[in-house]
Amino acid sequence: MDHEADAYRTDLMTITRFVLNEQSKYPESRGDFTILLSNIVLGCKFVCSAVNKAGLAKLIGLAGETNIQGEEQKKLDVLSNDVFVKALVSSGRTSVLVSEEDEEATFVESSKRGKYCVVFDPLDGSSNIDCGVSIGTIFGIYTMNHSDEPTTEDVLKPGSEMVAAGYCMYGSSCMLVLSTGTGVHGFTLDPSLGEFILTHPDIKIPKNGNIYSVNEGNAQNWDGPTTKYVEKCKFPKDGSPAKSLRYVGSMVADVHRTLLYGGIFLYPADKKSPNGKLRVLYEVFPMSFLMEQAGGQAFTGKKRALDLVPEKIHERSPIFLGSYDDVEEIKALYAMEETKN
Ligand code: FDP
Repeated sequence: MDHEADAYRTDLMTITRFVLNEQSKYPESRGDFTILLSNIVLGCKFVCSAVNKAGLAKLIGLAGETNIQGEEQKKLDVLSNDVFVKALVSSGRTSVLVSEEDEEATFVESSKRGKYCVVFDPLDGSSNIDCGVSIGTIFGIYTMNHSDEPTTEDVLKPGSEMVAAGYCMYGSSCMLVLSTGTGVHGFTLDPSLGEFILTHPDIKIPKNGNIYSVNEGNAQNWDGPTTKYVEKCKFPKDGSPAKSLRYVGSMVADVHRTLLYGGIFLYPADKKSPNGKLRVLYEVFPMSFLMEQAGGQAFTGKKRALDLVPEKIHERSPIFLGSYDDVEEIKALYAMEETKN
């Protein structure tokens, strides 16, 4: 990359310009998606700024404690949720919202309704907040069914029906990765401009990778195929080099690395959690959507992840996602197990 030329580029492709360009390919489009997305972007900018200040905020009072004015300070994940819900409702383009933070779905009042439904985790990887490790926001977007009143049926649909998905990572830089079903594109926040600029057009995941990413602390409870797969990563018998293990424990960071470097991310089922840990609607589906759009695969141990049909809004599923060939290997191990039984 020509960094010098890049520093002086004047023709900046902001995320809004990018989506407007995409939209112009559809003459019937009325700009609703662009408006929705700019509200999601606003939420991401707010959370990015709040995450950056999180360490400093401790000087004036810990989250959950009272501040100088005697008001209770909101925890970062609760604050992020409030910001996203308000931004999405005020966009006037949503009808149903499902957030990791809220037990029930939010149905937008009729005067503010629009055709989209958004499922999201406002601050994923929250156990990493206090040590400054990368965390993120994950979102998926559906369109409403053609019924008058919004219901949870509007979002209890296979991930393959999402019209867009993405995440924003609050790390050494703030990056928003988005797919509207035509490839995956990465935008980096330029703090001086306050704009997300296209820095990673058309991301393609390498066909195979040399990194596996899993919480090995759960190994004693894994099933046969997962155990065999991880064993193979560490002690390959075909002469190939052993894979490296990288696990942040923050889904956005682990999936982001997998997307850019290749390899596989696993959160399998285990004896203690037969459905795994990660949530279908706002973790498994958006990340699987992005993986497939980037040329990778996402598998649940039984089927293509995007073919799942969730019955509950906070349902969980095991997930294996990443480079095409690496996921193909774990699929083969599960297929072998099934023929044995
Ligand atoms: P966290 O518990 O910190 O919020 O689903 C949430 C999540 O993080 C993911 O971001 C992450 O991939 C996973 O859980 C980590 O789980 P383990 O601690 O069990 O490895």
